[in-house]
Order: sequence, then structure tokens, then C-alpha cells
Amino acid sequence: MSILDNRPALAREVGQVAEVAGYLWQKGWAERNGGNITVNITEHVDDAIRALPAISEPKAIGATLPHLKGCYFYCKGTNKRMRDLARWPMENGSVIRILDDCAHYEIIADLPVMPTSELPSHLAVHNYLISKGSPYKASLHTHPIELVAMSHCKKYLEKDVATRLLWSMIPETKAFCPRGLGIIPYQLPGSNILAESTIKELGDYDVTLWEKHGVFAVEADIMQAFDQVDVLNKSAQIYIAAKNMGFEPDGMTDAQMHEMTVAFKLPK
Ligand code: 2HA
Ligand code: ZN
Repeated sequence: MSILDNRPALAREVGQVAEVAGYLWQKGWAERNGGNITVNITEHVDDAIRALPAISEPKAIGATLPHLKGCYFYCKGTNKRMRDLARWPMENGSVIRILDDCAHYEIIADLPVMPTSELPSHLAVHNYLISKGSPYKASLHTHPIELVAMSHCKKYLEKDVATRLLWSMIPETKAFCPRGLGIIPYQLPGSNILAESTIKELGDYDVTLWEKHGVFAVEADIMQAFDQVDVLNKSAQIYIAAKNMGFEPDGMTDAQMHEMTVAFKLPK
């Protein structure tokens, strides 16, 4: 018995997480237990799910997140591998319920798999998204090789320098990532300050680059969050390929960028 049985919409949502987890592994972005995914699945929750008993003790989130009252999340499990989650999503992740005090959660299905070590930052981000009335339900943290490599160089960490460079590598990048790439200076993984600085940048960006660590992206669903990171990292690969051929790529000109921004009705 699984919570996904006879719930096609919920099964599709979790199936999409499994599909993305497979891509993360294939791309080399998810070594060992690297990366994490959470999805707000509250819209798929019915009375039978609400009545499910807890299969764990109540656990402290570490913060009070008032907008998460009554919310349910699918979460990757701590220390679980993306490549395993790709095949067995309900053995390498679990569904949690936020308790009415908005400061504790409990696991309800399918197995008592403890959620990701980054749960406090993921939940703080979901709390922020709901408070803004955002339609975004999915958050993704992963270690894309070329973007992380770029984050080791100070000049790419200046505001919007990497964004402009990546947009100029191929027209689609700005079209599909119109809000660009926010930069978060290095902070300890799992720390509150990392969560807080990420939330601050998510006001202006859908994808943020954690210096010398990875990216954190939010979107309506997990496939779109993956797409945004994939498009940005593809541009980074083109840039690096040109550098490896021994030249600095010209990039699209300002006039070409402007023409495209107008034609695709993108924000400036
Ligand atoms: O969950 O990537 O930053 C493993 C990580 C933490
Ligand atoms: Zn990480």
C-alpha cells in the first residue's frame, strides 16, 4: 500500500520528482546524497490523507512558519541518493504534514524516511512563496558542475555579471530564465543564514547560485525548476567550451539582446 495508490495526480507529481532525480544523477549534478527536492503537494491532499496517522514522532522544524499551517510536502530523504530516488521515490523520500503550531512536522507516508538535512531552508522558502501568493510549489537544490565552477571566480559573483554573460551565450537563455541568476555568498550548508539570504534573492530571481556549492531554484513544478537550472548550466557549458577552444566568446551584442527582449516581450 502506498499513498500514491488510486491518486493519479499525486502519483504524477511524485513521478516527476523521480524523473528529475534521474536527470540530476545522469548529469553528474548529484554525487552520493547531493542535492535535495521538496514539493508542496497540499493541493492533492484529500480527507483520507488528512486522516492518516503519523508514522514518526512530531519533529521540530527549528522555526515557526505560519503560512505552512495544514500543508503537506513530498521531501527527499536525508542521506538518500538521487539515483535511488529515481527508481524508488517512496523509499528514498516521504510525505510530511506540518502541524498546527507551524513549528513541527510529522511523517505520514509511506515509510518513516527522515527528510533532507536542508528541510528548514526548503520549508522557509515555501513559507515565503505562500506569503507572496506565488504559484510556485517546487524547490530544487543541486550541484551543476559548470555553474559551481564559475562560482569560484570573484568576477562572476558580482551582481548580474553571470546573468548577463549566460544570457548572451544563446538567445533562449533569457527567454526561459528571464529573471536571471541571483548570487548568494558562501554560507555553511543547512544554516539559517543560507536560507535567509536565499529567500532575500528569490524576490528577484527564480534560480540562485550558492557560491562554491550549488544552485537553489523554485518553480511551479519540479520539471520547470530543473529546466531553469539546465538552461543556465547549458549556457555556462557553451562559455567554457569557447574558452577551451582558446578564445573569449563574443556573446550576443547589446543590440541583439535588446531585439530579442522586445520580440519575446521579456522583462528588461
Ligand atoms: O543534501 O546537497 O547541501 C545534500 C546537500 C546539502
Ligand atoms: Zn548541496
